[in-house]
Amino acid sequence: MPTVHTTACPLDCPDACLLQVTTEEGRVTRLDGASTEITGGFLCRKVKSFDRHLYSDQRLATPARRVGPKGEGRFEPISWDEALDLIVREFSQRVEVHGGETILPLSYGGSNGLLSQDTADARLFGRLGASRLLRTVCAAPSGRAASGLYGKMPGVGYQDFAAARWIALWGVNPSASGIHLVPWIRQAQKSGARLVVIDPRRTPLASQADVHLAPRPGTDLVLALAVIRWLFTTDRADLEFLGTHSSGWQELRARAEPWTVARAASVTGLPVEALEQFASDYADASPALIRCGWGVERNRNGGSAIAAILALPAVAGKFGVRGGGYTMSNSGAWRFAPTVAVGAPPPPTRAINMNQTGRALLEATPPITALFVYNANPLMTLPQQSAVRFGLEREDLFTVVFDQVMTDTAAYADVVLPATTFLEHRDLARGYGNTVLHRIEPVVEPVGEARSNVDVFGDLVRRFGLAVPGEATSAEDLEALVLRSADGERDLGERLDREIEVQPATGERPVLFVDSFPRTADRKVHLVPDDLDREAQSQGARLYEYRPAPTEDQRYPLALISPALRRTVSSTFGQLYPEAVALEIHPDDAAARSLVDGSPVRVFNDLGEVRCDVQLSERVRPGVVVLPKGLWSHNTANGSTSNALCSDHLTDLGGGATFNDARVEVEPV
Ligand SMILES: Nc1nc2c(c(=O)[nH]1)N[C@H]1C(S)=C(S)[C@@H](COP(=O)(O)OP(=O)(O)OC[C@H]3O[C@@H](n4cnc5c(=O)[nH]c(N)nc54)[C@H](O)[C@@H]3O)O[C@H]1N2
Ligand SMILES: Nc1nc2c(c(=O)[nH]1)N[C@H]1C(S)=C(S)[C@@H](COP(=O)(O)OP(=O)(O)OC[C@H]3O[C@@H](n4cnc5c(=O)[nH]c(N)nc54)[C@H](O)[C@@H]3O)O[C@H]1N2
Ligand SMILES: [Mo]
Repeated sequence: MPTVHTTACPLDCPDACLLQVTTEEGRVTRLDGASTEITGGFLCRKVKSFDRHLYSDQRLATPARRVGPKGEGRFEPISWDEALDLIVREFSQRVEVHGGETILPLSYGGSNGLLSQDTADARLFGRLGASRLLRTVCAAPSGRAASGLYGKMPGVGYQDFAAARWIALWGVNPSASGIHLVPWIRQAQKSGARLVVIDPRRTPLASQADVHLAPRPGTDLVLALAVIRWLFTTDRADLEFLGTHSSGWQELRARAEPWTVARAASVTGLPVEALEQFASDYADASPALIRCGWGVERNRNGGSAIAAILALPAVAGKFGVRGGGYTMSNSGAWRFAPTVAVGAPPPPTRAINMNQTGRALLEATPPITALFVYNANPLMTLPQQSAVRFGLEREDLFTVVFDQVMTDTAAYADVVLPATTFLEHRDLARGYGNTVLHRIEPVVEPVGEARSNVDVFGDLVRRFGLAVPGEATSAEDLEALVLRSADGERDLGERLDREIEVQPATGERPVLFVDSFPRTADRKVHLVPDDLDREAQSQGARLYEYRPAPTEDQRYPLALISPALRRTVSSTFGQLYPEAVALEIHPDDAAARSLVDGSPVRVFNDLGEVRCDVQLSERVRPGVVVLPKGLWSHNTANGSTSNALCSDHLTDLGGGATFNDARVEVEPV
């Protein structure tokens, strides 16, 4: 008899869907979206077909030890006891020689479940005195900007998009990256809202928008500053709002002053009239809503760009009405402190920025000799891929990869450990768009011998002799600790027993500057916060100071961007799609290089090269080429992906990755 279980999706996505999972004889046979207001009874294709991942023939079923050279992916099964004892032995030997910092735990977004990271894992690595990982590969610049200006005040909820009369999707592609927002945008359009998309590519929603602005990648800062300047010089800035609710607007105005529309047009590659029209439409519209995405942050100006975009609704006076203002990450709706599970605070060991993992593996002193990868596929997702690869190839490096499937990174491991998926373990999930909190309970037994993060890290804590008597170790007990750590919330455990979806205390649909205010000390928006300004200066420019891409290097005239693919979440599920992926290029750029549709090419710069075919496409603006993020080595002819062409240069704020700041040349092979 089929049984339907209600659970939730914790993948790295804004939507936080509630799921109905059908099982028959202990196997998952079907996944559907529950009929909640946001999930709306439908799922993205990734999770709809999650059973393909769950039962993938590349699923890791047992722990295993490497038998061939690193990278080849030949392993022999071993028992959990053997694997964990081997890890304890190898890690301990290295710690004895080099100290605890020789260990680098490397994790990111594989599971956004609250129990799968920062709980038992943090306990283990904290007590070992391991190096600390700065988790900066995504949302670090935007998080810094949102904290500095608004103290991470959550933005407009999905439902309130329907109330907006003007919506700008700025560097975000919900048709791939969070599809449950799309019906709300459509509903707004049906009620007469204007839709503007700002993206160097014609995304699906750009095709259906009233206006599509396709700026050169990395120039959003200039575009936003030009609008700010225009609002002030045409007396359309809301001085009353700024006087009451902000600080620093005079300084922001001064910093925007150089950016006349004409100058901004030449930098962004947009027509002067389009910029003026955009600014005046925005000034006229209400409720006007900017939905900012993550495409914008991934370049040298990314932090300042996000800050300038988030400043727009303050300058234009767009808050105070339902559907007006901004929305980006709403992760600030919940303030959990999962590391309460750790107990005593860990020692302040050295910090390694994950965007410079390759460099750290090759150059750090004391050296990194023990690497533990979980919730991540760094070889395929981090910048400067060839340096990461060289690092992973080091014979003296002992690498553990704990994953659900045999990823490209796992092929370099000394020991692989099989991880459960969210259908096989307990967890807590909450989105960063839709802000509901869900409890996840397993619906099937683990495939093979797969185990959860909580179990494996807990087991390692014991085997290293680092357990503290009486501390919480089970998923249930850790869950209770995490729930109790939530600032400003009460009785979350009991509420999750009663309700299938729990809303944060801030409410699901705050009207900004009416129900919800910045979480800064004075509840005002700080338009030029000192700490952000200092941080940006330490990276070579003041806050809001535009840094052009170097123009002296004419060898690499094309800008490469790497947006999200519909079928994967970053690289998760990539084992299911081995087919070749093409580089999108504008026909004019192709013609200039004697390329036709399907031509095999090398895409290259000083950091590396990718070999693949080209696909001619009017969807990208001239001067821009596209190779999606999250590819696996099997998707290109030489096993490298766009990450091989991305430098480990950091963003102006937050130490973020500059994936959309790569410059390349393309030539036929
Ligand atoms: N299906 C699917 N869903 C996902 C993910 C996935 O990989 N696949 N990833 C998840 C994660 S980890 C994240 S962070 C979010 C990301 O969600 P999004 O922000 O929507 O993702 P991206 O596709 O990285 O970037 C959005 C858009 O920015 C554009 N862009 C690139 N450079 C620039 C620029 O300089 N300026 C402007 N204005 N636009 C630019 C790209 O063309 C792209 O269309 O999605 C999450 N959801
Ligand atoms: N070129 C380029 N690269 C990018 C980006 C870009 O825009 N351009 N965007 C970046 C972004 S937005 C992000 S967020 C990063 C994401 O980069 P990563 O954090 O590396 O994310 P994934 O590639 O999804 O890999 C997650 C892995 O975790 C595993 N996993 C899932 N759940 C669990 C679990 O419970 N336990 C364990 N042990 N493992 C689990 C999955 O099987 C998967 O292999 O990639 C970045 N990479
Ligand atoms: Mo991300």
